Amino acid sequence: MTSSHPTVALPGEPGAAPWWTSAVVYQVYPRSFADSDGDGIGDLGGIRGRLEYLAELGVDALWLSPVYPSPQHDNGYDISDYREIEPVFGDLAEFDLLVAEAHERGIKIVMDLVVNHTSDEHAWFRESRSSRSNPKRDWYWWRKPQGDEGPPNGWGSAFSGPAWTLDEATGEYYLHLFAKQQPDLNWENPEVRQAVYSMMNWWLDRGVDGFRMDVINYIAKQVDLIDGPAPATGGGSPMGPQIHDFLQEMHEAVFARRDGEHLTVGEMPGVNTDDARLFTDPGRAEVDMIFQFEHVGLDQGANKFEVLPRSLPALKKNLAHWQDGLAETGWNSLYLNNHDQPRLVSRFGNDTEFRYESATLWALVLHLHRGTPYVYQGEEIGMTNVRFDSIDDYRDLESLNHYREAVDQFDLDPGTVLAGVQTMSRDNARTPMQWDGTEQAGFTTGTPWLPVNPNHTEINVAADRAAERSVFRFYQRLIALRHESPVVALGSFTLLDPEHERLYAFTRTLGDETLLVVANASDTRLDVPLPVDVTGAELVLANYPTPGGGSALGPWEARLYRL
Ligand code: TEU
Repeated sequence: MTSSHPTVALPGEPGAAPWWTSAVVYQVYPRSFADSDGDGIGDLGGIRGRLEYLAELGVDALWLSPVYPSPQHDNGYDISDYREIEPVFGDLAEFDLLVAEAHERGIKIVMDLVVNHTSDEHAWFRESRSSRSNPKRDWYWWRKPQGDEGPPNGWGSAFSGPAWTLDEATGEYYLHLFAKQQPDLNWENPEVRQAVYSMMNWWLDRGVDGFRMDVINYIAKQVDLIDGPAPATGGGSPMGPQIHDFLQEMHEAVFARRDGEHLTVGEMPGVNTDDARLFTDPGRAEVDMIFQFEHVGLDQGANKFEVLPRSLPALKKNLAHWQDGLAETGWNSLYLNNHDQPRLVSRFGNDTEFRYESATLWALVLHLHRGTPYVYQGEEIGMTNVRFDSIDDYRDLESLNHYREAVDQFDLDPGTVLAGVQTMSRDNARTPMQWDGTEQAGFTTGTPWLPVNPNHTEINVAADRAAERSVFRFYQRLIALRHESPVVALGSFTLLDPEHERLYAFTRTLGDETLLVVANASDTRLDVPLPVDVTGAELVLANYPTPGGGSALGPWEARLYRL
């Protein structure tokens, strides 16, 4: 698969690519990052205390998962006040200090914008639900029962069960694509849109450098389906075509009058490359990049907890499809895990015998694709999934709702359902950051809200920083490489040997410079001729201490050559 060679101005030249094309963004899940007051929950003070670490890693921006006031049903993705800080995390003064101290180190702060829905405890929803005639009734999706009873249509919630809940007081249903505590805002209402834009400007005026926009493509519903005569089928995307109008209106109201330096990344489940070209075409002024979900859906069956065998060719070809799809217009984000996905090294690598090798192989492969890489907290030290032996030890709403529905409603085997939760639960990514080998991994002096992974005694920041050969040191080199070499940020992408079951190989080319990645994504030695002759090539980076000169690659061995 090949891409054309984009002609681009290099950083610093007139018309140079935006800063985020050569940047690396680090995702902080504040609840689990660092606790500064001993209550067992991470907070803004904890993040401030680790800014030196993040500067040493070399990241350019931090994306903070939500820190606004929230009842925490969905760990902050159910917001009850958009212009405050959840007291558990700190206050606005603490937030301003974090922004200032991050900026002093050249690190930008990107907030999580969750405006597809609010908390059911938000003042807007409390007013809206108070009566059918309340002026804010139309700020949410209210519908009469289908016939004399039952939800208006057959839409299901992403967190199990129906996407509609009956409000007894007014005898109408309200829509929630996620938990019933997360009612969907009605973006067809211009008052809603203006209230969101005003809030966004309030945060940007406070020094925030951009937004990660939570399920932002869902803000535009297929209204006809909601009001359709027959129950709509479950599944599929609720996204309506007016999404582009909404995003362009948002850009005009919030970003157009500013310096163009803000980052916007839209989380967009269910979109394809055709959609993404429209969303990320700079000429359309919608968003800079998106989080798409195709590659993290390849191992999922009927639902995310039904785990399918993984295929390297399928993954390679999908990521290449996105490289080709946005080669001429638009921009990719690059991620293999986040707060919603299992840990990268456990899902795609070998987190026992070859944890260092497979974590660094995937880091090299991902960071050498064309796009903006996102490093999820703990990924940079090879943190792994956790395995709780009882469903009672899990906290994730999505996992718990799934377990209850599968076991109680569909009568599935509890052991089988638990196994799916152990493999795919979002809690795998939410165990506390492992700073050192002490009792609570240096995360808290109290009792952590979610148990620390027992392997923190071996896998932790202190150990990795003390070692010359560690996952952390490898990520440092990758991030530095992206800053130093325009070909890493801007070069064209060509996948090699797409069908090979174990070899991952591709090139990046910019002008007369070509990089080659060759990697053996398997537990056994791979001795095949490399797709490109590397005789005389410069070995730029490798995850084996003394890579062989020949073509044989050890288990999970990855190499980067400059040809
Ligand atoms: O997730 C959006 C989403 O599609 C989720 O269903 C996600 O893909 C799923 O949890 C993966 O298993 C966003 C946030 O990232 C997530 O943390 C929130 O729970 C969700 O929206 C609702 O705000």
